[in-house]
Amino acid sequence: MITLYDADRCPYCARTRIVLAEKGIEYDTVVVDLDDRPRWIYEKNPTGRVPVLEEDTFVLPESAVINEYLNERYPDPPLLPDDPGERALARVLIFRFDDLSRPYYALRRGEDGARLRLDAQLARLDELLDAQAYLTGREFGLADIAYVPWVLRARDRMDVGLDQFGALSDWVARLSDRESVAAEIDVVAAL
Ligand SMILES: N[C@@H](CCC(=O)N[C@@H](CS)C(=O)NCC(=O)O)C(=O)O
Repeated sequence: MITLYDADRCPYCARTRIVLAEKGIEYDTVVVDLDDRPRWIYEKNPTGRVPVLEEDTFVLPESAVINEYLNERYPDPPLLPDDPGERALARVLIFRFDDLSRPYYALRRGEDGARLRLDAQLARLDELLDAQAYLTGREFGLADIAYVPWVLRARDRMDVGLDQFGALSDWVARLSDRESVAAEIDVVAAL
């Protein structure tokens, strides 16, 4: 049985919740209080961060790595393209995710200029989504999952309008039709 060390408000955890839901994997949740982290979480992950996935005696931190692991261990439905080139490009996007997260967290901290820098990153995604239906390529997958938790939180909790980004807005609408992402919209609404 899989256990996910989890926190509702954590967008990195949301990534893994979406993958688990997409694949229909049953799992137990252990909620970690991020404001008062238990000492034992450092035994699971020396950084003390969530998510952490546990499967029997196997313990794995880092959302991007967890999600690749789940995709390989539970291949159906696949969340990376068959084509090696497309797969590599999806991984580049995941690898460069901090280009978005840096201005996102800067805006959360109220730093000057952060909104402009976040908008520039949203514009970059918008441009990409003008050329292809999903960040992962032709089909929904791990790159979409890597980004959507922050886009939802920016829209629903930080008043970041997406209307000026047509392709990005369409992408959010398409993703919102998926049960896995709709569940996360509910999580965000309840934060
Ligand atoms: N690189 C990690 C980042 C995880 C992360 O930063 N989690 C946050 C919650 S959203 C956390 O546990 N923060 C506690 C802390 O930094 O002390 C991943 O992708 O899993």
